[in-house]
Amino acid sequence: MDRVTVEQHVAASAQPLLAEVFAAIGTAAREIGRKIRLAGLSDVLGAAGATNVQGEQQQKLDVFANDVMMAELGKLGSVAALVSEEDDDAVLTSHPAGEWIVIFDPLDGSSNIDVNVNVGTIFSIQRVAPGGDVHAAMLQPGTAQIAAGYVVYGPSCMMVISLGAGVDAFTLDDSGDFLLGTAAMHMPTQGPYYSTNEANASTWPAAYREYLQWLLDGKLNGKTYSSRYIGSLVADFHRTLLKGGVFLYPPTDKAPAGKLRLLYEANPLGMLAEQAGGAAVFGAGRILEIEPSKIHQRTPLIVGSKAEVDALQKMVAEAN
Ligand code: AHM
Ligand code: MG
Repeated sequence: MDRVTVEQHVAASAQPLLAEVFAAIGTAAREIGRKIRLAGLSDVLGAAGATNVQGEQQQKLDVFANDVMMAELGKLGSVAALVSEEDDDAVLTSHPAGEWIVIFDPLDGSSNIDVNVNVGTIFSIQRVAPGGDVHAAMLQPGTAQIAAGYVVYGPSCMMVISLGAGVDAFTLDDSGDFLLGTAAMHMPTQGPYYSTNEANASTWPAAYREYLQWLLDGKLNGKTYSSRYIGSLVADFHRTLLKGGVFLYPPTDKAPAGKLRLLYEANPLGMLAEQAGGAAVFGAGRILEIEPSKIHQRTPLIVGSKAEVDALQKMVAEAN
């Protein structure tokens, strides 16, 4: 395969002006990945002592990852604003005429950092129309995303992206470049895994419990299922993208509006799923059509292969 870096790929696409944004995300990801790789040798594991706007304890690596993303993206003249899971408010850069807003979860899956399990960085890119309001542009629905992607810090470090025309995966090689490894990824249309925190099942709405039982009873085209749950969204999504099946984070008693965040978790992964032939819903409707009202809004998220997600959507709609 030809050697194509993520910057070259973006520069040659319909969104060439995003190349510098991807270069900056790549630089940040290399730094974050290195810190994670060497975490056991430095004093970066554990809690930072603060809680973020979500009321969650910030890990030292959350803070590090956020600082690196902010520094790399904040330099760019094309970026007008940055929205991060770790910051209460959006950060306006010193480039108000910039075209892009980058919305991100700098290090998702923090609870897995200390135990050397995959974590990730998730990002979504929205556009500010010339002369448009930056704050309104942050709250556009997922259908307006110009690009989205994630970096998974695992046995290999990969960046998976969509520029609105398919999904492509890049692997960090020893020279420090993210090189195209798989172009035009396609999510299998069904199975074989379901992925959810079943400890919450007793507090899900009944339709979700019934759906899971229905699935396990082989009612969806006679297929059987295995369970896989890592508890790191990027890792659970990455497996679902490659192998097929469904990831569910339904409403629970503890998180009645869902636990995951719309702007920097559900929307980017929803775009990737749809662009790979899968689907993403909040229950009875499509994730990407939600009109956000605030930057840290939560949502239930059911994402994965088309067969499973369509069936869930139908069952939840009928129960409503
Ligand atoms: P975080 O952004 O604070 O890391 O939380 C999000 C994580 C996701 O990675 C994962 O899908 C989910 O929380 C797991 O939640 P739970 O432990 O409730 O199953
Ligand atoms: Mg997160």
